[in-house]
Amino acid sequence: MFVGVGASRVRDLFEQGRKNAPCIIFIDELDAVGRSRGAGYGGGHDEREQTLNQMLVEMDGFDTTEAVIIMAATNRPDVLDPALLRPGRFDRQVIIDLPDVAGREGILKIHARKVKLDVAAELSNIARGTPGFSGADLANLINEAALLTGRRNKLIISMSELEEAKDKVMMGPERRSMIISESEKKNTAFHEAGHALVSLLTPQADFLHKVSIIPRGRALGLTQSLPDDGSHTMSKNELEARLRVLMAGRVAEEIFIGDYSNGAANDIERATRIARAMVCEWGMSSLGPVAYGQKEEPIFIGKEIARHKDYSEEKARSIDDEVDKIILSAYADVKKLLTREKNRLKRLAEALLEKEVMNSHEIGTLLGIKIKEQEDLRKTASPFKSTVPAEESPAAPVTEKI
Ligand code: NHX
Ligand code: ZN
Repeated sequence: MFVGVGASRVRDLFEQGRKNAPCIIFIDELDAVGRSRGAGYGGGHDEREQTLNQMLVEMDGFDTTEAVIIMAATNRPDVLDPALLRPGRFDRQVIIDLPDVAGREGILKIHARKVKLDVAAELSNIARGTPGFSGADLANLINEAALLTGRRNKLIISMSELEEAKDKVMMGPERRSMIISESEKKNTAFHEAGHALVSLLTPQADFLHKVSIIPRGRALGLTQSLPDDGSHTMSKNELEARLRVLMAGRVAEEIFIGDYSNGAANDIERATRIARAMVCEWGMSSLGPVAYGQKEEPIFIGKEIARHKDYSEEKARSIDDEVDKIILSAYADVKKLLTREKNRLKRLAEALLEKEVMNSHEIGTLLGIKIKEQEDLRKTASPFKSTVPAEESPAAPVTEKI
């Protein structure tokens, strides 16, 4: 990146490249110099413009016999000056998406080479629990784990530090000194117990990982899942299962506290976004496989995705009705399930109040739910027919739709 450097540095760089051929010249954060010329930002920026011009000239100066390859990286290909992208310059674009689970494991392994890792540490498990993480987030995770290991006067990073580092990068630092009233703590325990229990009782839901009622970042409590590692798409049943798990926090508060908090805002927002996409993008409602609200310019990453309303007022009303139906039916199903499973819910919330953090195996043992079986069943079970025996009659499997 050319911070505070000018055209002469560009000339130098390319000269070095020619001298050292064959070689690769790599320019990071290309948009810092490569933004469209004359495109606002307080009028002309002479130094930057000269740097860009010099780069264009140098790239034209190469011929095919010179073994110099020029590569650059940017998160904003949409703001680059078009001249940079013409043939003979940066004329090939490789779009690098966020890494998938295999990519994340590979990236973790690369950063872990620089540190001492316990032989029992499962980077694959950390990779599975970090969907949406970028390469930089994963580098940060390993770094945080190393710092934490030092702070604990240990020499080797173990799974416990990796797990803690993951939570920190994902949600922010733990806030153990935050003052929380008994009633708020209780509300949090029931909220998280609701997510966790519905997750365990819904075969198509993501596999439960752990639950915590230690405040962290902006959240008072947190339920984490491990999404299926092999799939890139989600079925309607899986989405509906996810909606149920999202609704479960609020429902548990309602059943046990008799009142509810505004803390479920994030759950409600995520559920609503999923339901709206099911109707408007994925053709998963009675409105059929029709896209409502076409996206504009989906090609450019980094640009706000705008939508234009390409449907009538009547259709807008139907869309809203369908979204409501999806959310309210998930909500009603969860209310039925958690009312039936009141005892388990109460036991889990009480255990959480005592232990603060529990993983899926501890929860399974406490509630008499076989975790391994749940994971295997995920692939074969019919949607929502919980295979976990109801507590009232432990011998009989539950077969009714909840
Ligand atoms: C506040 N925080 O902001 C307090 C401190 C319902 C027990 N006044 O759903 O902590 O109320 O299952 C990402 C993730 C905002 C972004 C969580 C933005 C939470 C979290 C608000 C639990 N767990 N809510 C949850 C919670 C809150 C919030 C978030 C976010 C609560 C709930 C936050
Ligand atoms: Zn929640």
